[in-house]
Amino acid sequence: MLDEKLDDIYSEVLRRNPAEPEFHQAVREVLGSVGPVLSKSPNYASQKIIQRICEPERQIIFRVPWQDDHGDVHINRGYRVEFNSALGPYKGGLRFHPSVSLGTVKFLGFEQIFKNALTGMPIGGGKGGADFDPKGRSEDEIMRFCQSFMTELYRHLGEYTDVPAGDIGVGTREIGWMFGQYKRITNRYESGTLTGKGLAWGGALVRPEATGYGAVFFLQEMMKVQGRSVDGRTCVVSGAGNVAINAIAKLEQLGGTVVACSDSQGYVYDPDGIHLPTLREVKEVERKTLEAYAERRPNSQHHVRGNIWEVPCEIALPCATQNELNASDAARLVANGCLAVAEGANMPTTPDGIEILRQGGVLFGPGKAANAGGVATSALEMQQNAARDSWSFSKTEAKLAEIMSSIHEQCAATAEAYGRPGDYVLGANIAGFVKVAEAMCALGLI
Ligand code: NDP
Ligand code: 2IT
Repeated sequence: MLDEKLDDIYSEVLRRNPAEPEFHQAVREVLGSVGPVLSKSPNYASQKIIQRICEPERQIIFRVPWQDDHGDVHINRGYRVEFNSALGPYKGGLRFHPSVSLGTVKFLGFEQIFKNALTGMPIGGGKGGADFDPKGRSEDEIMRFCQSFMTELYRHLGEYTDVPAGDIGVGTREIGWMFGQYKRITNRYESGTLTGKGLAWGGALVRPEATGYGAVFFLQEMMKVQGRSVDGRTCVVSGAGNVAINAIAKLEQLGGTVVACSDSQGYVYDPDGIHLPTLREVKEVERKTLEAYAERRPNSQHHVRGNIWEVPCEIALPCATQNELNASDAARLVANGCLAVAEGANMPTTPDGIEILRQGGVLFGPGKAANAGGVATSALEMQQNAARDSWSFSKTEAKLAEIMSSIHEQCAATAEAYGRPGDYVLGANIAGFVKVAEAMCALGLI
């Protein structure tokens, strides 16, 4: 239940942003946490900080025309929601997926504001993307799409203005084609305008690994509080993309056994532990479905359209997409003795799913804290670009670990201070919100 004032604000958000259920869900969750802060800081109410935070500073929607290999013309819709720049230039990824709508981009941009605040780096929140489906498209088609997308987006970007990166459907390859087009149009080698670049052209070590590694570092911190560790634990990681693969790699390094992962077509169960070289070959090089993994690993089974949360585990990392872990999945995890869930994806657990995990005593690291390592390392990439420097893997990984530990500490301390020890959802929402709110108050009514 929201208190009366927050309920009015939420009703107004619903009225002003119709038919955007994911955005509503993200806002509802943050509003559900910040009530106690408002009683402590009355100026937030008089300055209408929450209403301002819920209204993006700028929303850009544009046409993206492109031609396929047969010469047929396609029109997609591109988005960039520049949500909040109180702490720094807008920062957040680009998602290319057929399900992308304005509401999707707004939910992701909204989450990004608080996540970026938690990192302690000088970055505001934004997100973008397009309803383009890269599946089944040739490299040439995807390159033409990226170029057309950037031909409009470039005018809104810049290292002091707005700095995109990857997300679902956008990896180093796509960032390369977009950076190339940006460079060509502007005639400037502005490395700090995009992150997630390749190493040879302004990228930073550890950025590809950062989100997955960071989620596992956050998990480790949560488990440490209970005197537990990852070593020897059975783990399940949903997804088989950038975040999932690198989360699996770190879990395995720490002595965990990841027995299942998934993609949009189903999941694989591999009792011997997911074999990373095979997974990488299938998903990163060949870009095939997990069926190809199962064909190469005789002990594994491929479950077409199966539900990965049925696989018993002590640690679960949802690393695919929003609302992929619902109440009955959560109940299944609890019944199977799951100890901890850390969200590598953005908003993968439904609100009733989170509640069931909480009641079941499962440690729960929400995405805006647990997956912040990706954007934090993007900010480290920006630092290296600004200084025309490049750091070693070990130095950067140590910084990432330090940032994740600091995020954990902020969430834990805030939850404790508000009388809800161990509630990382409350801790993350309040700690992130207060940083942004303080900066917004200081910057005046803008
Ligand atoms: P990728 O595109 O690399 O991988 C996404 C994976 O999730 C793929 O295996 C894909 O299946 C699967 N997937 C995507 N959509 C669906 C769906 N609707 N149903 C089932 N499976 C799906 O993306 P990332 O790994 O970068 O992103 C994964 C999540 O992590 C997203 O929520 C993203 O917002 C979040 N995130 C990403 C960060 C980053 O740095 N990349 C940072 C922080 C959060 P298939 O292989 O079949 O396409
Ligand atoms: O959701 C996210 O934090 C990302 N997709 C990464 C954003 C970034 O700018 O690195």
